[in-house]
Amino acid sequence: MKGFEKFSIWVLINLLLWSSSCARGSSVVNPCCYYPCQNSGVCVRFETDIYQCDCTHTGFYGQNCTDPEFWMRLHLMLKPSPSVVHFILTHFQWFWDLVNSSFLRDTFMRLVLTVRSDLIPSPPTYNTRYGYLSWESYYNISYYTRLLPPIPEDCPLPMGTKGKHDLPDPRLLAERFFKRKKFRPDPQGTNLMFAFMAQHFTHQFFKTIHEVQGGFTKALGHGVDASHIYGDNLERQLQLRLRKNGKLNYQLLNGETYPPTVSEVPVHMLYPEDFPEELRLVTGHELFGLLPGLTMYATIWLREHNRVCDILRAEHPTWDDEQLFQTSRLIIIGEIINIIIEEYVQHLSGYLLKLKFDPTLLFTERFQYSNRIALEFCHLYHWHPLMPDSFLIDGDEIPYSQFLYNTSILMHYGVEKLVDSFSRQPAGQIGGGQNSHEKVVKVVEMVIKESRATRVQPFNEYRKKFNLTPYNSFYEFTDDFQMAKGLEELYGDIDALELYPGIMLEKSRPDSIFGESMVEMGAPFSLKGLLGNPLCSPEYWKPSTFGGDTGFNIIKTSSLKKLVCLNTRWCPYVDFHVPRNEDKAEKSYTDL
Ligand code: ACD
Repeated sequence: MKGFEKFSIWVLINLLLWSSSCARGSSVVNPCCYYPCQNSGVCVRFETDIYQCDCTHTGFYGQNCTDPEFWMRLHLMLKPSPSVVHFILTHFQWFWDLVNSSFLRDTFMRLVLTVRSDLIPSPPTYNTRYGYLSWESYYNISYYTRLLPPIPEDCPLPMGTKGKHDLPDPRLLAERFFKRKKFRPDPQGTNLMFAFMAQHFTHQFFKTIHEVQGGFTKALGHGVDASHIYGDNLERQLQLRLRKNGKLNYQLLNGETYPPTVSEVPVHMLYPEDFPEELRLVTGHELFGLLPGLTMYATIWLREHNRVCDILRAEHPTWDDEQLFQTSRLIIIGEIINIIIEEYVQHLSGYLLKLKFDPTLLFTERFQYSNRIALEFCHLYHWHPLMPDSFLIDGDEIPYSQFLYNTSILMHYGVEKLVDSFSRQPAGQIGGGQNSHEKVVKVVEMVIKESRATRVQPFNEYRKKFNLTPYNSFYEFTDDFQMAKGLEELYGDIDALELYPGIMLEKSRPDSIFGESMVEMGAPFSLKGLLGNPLCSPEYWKPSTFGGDTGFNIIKTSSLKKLVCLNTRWCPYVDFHVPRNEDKAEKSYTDL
């Protein structure tokens, strides 16, 4: 008997059992609590104990959307598994050399973009309040969207119908499975330059409103809008701007540009109470004074914005401050997307296929230029294991106690030395567990609590949503026997494992930063978010949008190295990867 048939019978038996218990007086179980509808079918409850799966457009039919239609059957027969695809993409250098230097690069890149983006519903569907389609859910952009509806409120168990009556204590989970025992460097060679980029970049679209439960966000741009540079509202933006030549406000220290202080630009920033005024630097995001790595990126982007303004002004002497500002902002957004795809995602993927940022690849495809950030994406992107035990800058070892809220580190060492040091220091492996420094382990508790308050469905349901086979046991999920045993004791059933512990504790792929689920779930959200940006649409993606070919080319030729080295006095070692042997041998990094 096939898995899905077994599953259907299991659902039916359970429903019968529950309905007979109903006849005896106990309450009827909402049938959607069994997650009966497969392959993205939608569960609709009728009366009290009847459900129907809407299989429309899924390519499947049958009571639980388990029977593939002809073309889907063929597709499933021919489709290689994610691990086979990943293996191919990370092996056979000679083949990828051939692909990367021919038209095939475009073909593969188009395939990556379409296959990934097709998994993200667009327009968006549910949110924390609405587990069914509603105008409010579409229209109210203060909510994060959700890929799967929340666990129905009236389910008999916290995760639906499987697992224990009480979910494990979040602190216990954090301490036992997430807290670092010994620093485990990422085997892909990720460094702190990457870690701080991840943190800096994602804070433009992840701005959860923690004061109200319900999956709300302050980041209404729902994507790459550079609000972490320009502020997330017009008032803040206007305060941050110099209002001359399109530029952002700045201060000069020893002839170098740094963010201004709160006394010059009185915008809201989060600093400890007794923090000196002259060290309270002002950035687009109110939290970027927290870590020198974030203030460093804020400084680099500030310099880049003002540099682009100068270039545009030289070509367009008639443009006013507003047009210079707005056009520079679009160029900055374009640069961000390019660097993220061609270097950041490239690094993360470990692929030998050279990823390409070229919006024209999608001009012949059916693709929606819009994006809504999902709560699940926000949760899975809590990558705190990247953080090291301490920070090594220019030969000094700096503990957390001296690193947090210490903006003087930026001015003391300067951008060059920080970039150089962060690019050389290994970051921690994200997946596999037991690698979060004690200073950041609290975040785990926070995500788990939030995921419960917003009733996020079990990890295995997300596996299915992203076309992955659900795990059958904790021992299949992780190779760490003690962890599997511990999780089994606490959750009782693999189908009750929560999304965040699932995605973070899953066994990592060999020599990889994380496991299969993070890639298969993270990539669709990412690529849809990046290419769904209006900038990538045929209406915007042309020279005139960016003030002509000069601006357009700044985007197309942007790189992390240029971003740093066109804005610093000397060009440090700069990469998302710790130095390889050939980098160590290299004396100068000045070639751009
Ligand atoms: C692919 C490309 C390789 C993907 C590899 C890992 C993906 C895992 C997590 C997400 C990674 C990066 C996120 C980057 C950008 C986010 C942009 C969001 C914009 C709203 O196999 O497809």
